[in-house]
Amino acid sequence: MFSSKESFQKSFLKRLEMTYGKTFRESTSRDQYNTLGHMVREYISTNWIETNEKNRSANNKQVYYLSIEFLLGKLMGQNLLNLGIREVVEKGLEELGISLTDIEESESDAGLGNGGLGRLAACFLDSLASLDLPGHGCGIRYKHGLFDQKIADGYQVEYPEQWLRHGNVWEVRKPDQAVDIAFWGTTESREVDGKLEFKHVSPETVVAVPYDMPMIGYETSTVNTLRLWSAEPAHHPPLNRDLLTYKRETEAVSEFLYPDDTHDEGKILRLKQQYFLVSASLQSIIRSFRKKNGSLHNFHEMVAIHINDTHPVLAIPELMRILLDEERMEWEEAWKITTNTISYTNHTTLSEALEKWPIYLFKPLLPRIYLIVEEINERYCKALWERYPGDWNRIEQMAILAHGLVKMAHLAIAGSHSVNGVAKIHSDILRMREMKLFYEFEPEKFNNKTNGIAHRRWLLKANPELADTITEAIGDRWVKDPEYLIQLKRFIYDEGMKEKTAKIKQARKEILAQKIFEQSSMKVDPSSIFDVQVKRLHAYKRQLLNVLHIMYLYNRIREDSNFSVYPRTFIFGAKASPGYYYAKKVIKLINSLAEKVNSDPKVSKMIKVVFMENYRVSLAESIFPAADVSEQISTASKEASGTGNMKFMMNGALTLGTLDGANVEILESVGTPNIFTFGLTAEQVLDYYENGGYRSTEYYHHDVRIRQATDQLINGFFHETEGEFEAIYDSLIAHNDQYFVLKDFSSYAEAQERVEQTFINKGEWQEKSLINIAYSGSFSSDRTIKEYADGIWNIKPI
Ligand code: DL6
Repeated sequence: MFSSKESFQKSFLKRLEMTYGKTFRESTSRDQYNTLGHMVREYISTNWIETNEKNRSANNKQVYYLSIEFLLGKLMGQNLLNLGIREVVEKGLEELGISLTDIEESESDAGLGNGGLGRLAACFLDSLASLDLPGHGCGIRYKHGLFDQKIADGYQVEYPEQWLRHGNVWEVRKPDQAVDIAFWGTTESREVDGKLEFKHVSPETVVAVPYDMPMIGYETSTVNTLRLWSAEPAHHPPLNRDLLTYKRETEAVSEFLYPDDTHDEGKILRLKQQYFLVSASLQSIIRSFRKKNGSLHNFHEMVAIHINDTHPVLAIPELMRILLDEERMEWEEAWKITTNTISYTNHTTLSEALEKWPIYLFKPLLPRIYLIVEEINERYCKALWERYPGDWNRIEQMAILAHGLVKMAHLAIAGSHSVNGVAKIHSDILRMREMKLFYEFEPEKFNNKTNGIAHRRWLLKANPELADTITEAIGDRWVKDPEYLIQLKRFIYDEGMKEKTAKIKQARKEILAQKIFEQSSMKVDPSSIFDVQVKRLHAYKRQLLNVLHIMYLYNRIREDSNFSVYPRTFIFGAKASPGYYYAKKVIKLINSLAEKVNSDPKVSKMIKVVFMENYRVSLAESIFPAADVSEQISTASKEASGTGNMKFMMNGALTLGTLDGANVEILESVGTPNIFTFGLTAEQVLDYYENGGYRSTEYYHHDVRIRQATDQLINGFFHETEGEFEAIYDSLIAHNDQYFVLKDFSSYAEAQERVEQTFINKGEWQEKSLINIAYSGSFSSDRTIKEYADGIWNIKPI
């Protein structure tokens, strides 16, 4: 049906009429989108079935990537591209008077994630399938993904996201493969043949129903599966429960994506979600394993289970439960299988994001799992005692259960064979500081896997003009072998290439300027420097540093008639966690600043500030290609890796960043002249945290630029309600600026001047931009996934 434009049109029209009982002329763009989606699904169905069949029959180890978040974005465009049928479809539709872009836009973003961690999981699925690796995702089919953000009077307002409102053409519901998940109740034990046997008595059951989505590889027949679980009430609800309450509580398990990636709230529901995900996934993995292999004695040789951060860490006691209670294995064998199956990635050192569950909540909700965690803890502490006899202090710090809490990261380290960080500096901080004791105990477990991004989405799809130009120059090998992009180095000084890529950037800036106009009726100058900071709003990411610097520029332009800057458009996009007061205030501050700057004729001739509403994957796809400057300005040591930095670089933006996360590796790749770095190093920051010695007021008193901008937060400059930005002011002054915004201000301002000076020399800028693109190949998730496959999972292409 996709062999030619004509055959596509014929099938498309026929199917549209048959499905919707309307003529083509009467059909809506949603009807057209759904028709196309169903055609694609049918087209890949044979490959999907065959991939599953191969996985079932071949003696191939499989990996299951368990993640509480999968930030997929839109799928139609990527699927068409990966299948190599985009052009046929585009041309076929064009002749019918339909734009493929419009159809693609009508798709809802699958926003089942908060930010970097969830998007990384989505990029990994793309690479796994494209590399023909037998790897599948397991997640939750949240009815509502990350909230939709509206800005009203400068404030963030959250609306429930509705991606399933019109159905999801990519999913297949599989009710026959549903499994039961047991919560609450009690455990009973009795001795059978000299062995204790445990039974979970009177649990409350939630049914987990899988919805499978095809993960289509690029130019390959491999179609892997993302299995998303939906929570439904059991057919026989508990007799003692009010039916409606039971139904509501059950469905709540997969109703909302946990809206917060740093602060804990709704603890029981969150814990329920985590157990729901791992229990459903493990039961299903084991069911198919048993069908093929019978016993589970060699499970770890055939199955790898990866836990994306600590959220799915209950996979460890859940696997133990199945091996002990269902397989009747001895503890030692079950533990060997479990630890050899499970591997764990840490994504943050922020202490507030390191999960710890109060035992008083954990134990009644998951009684049997708790008993197993207790036993794991006991045995772990015993092993520690043998290694460090008498060192109570060390053992207390490493215990899984301590001070009334279950420490999920400790459980993850104890119960897995591999623990990795997501960038070199992050893995070093884990080894040398945050997880030092664990590293000393089992150094062989620790390793680094620097993050990567799906270059086919973030370059080939998001920036087709740039992709074509690259292909014209070096051929298309880079699409399957991204490190081949390095061949572009030959063209760095090629005037033709420089001109072409500069034109492409300009065109993408014009498109973004048009989008900004549509969103906010604001005109921005596409020839100005597009200086972009898009990411979650968090104190450590320091959007505030960017803001204070813009305030300084504003003041300077207003007060000093000899001062001028190269025209610049500062673009922000960020969602704040709904309960994160400070972050929401920063959003308001950016919007107040935008109003102030953009309405001042003298200032707005040189600078403009834009806050783009509802930052999400699909919007990101139009922002990255249009950026000149990539703001990666977190407090050093705080950003585990960052992946936006890689997306910008791949699209030819230059990084303005601290020596944090993967910025460090970007610097190593492109070299000092091709990146603008500034600020405290991680060592210096950590040293301040440990030994003190920083006083933000010193910087406030000694730097008039800082004092003026900081005072403006509270002195009526913004004409907002009194006290509006007091919390931000306090964070800098009363709370001694935990993120070193004032300390780094001067160095940041100086780096910004270097950015400007370099940009003025267009030729030089373009060379640097090309160098960034050329070196971006090693930041593809293909490279990362190969490292996981070889170094952790031990899996081979199908
Ligand atoms: O590893 C993916 C991504 C990193 O690039 C970011 O640096 C890191 O902040 C993020 N971590 C999380 C975990 N929760 N928190 N905070 O999202 O992971």
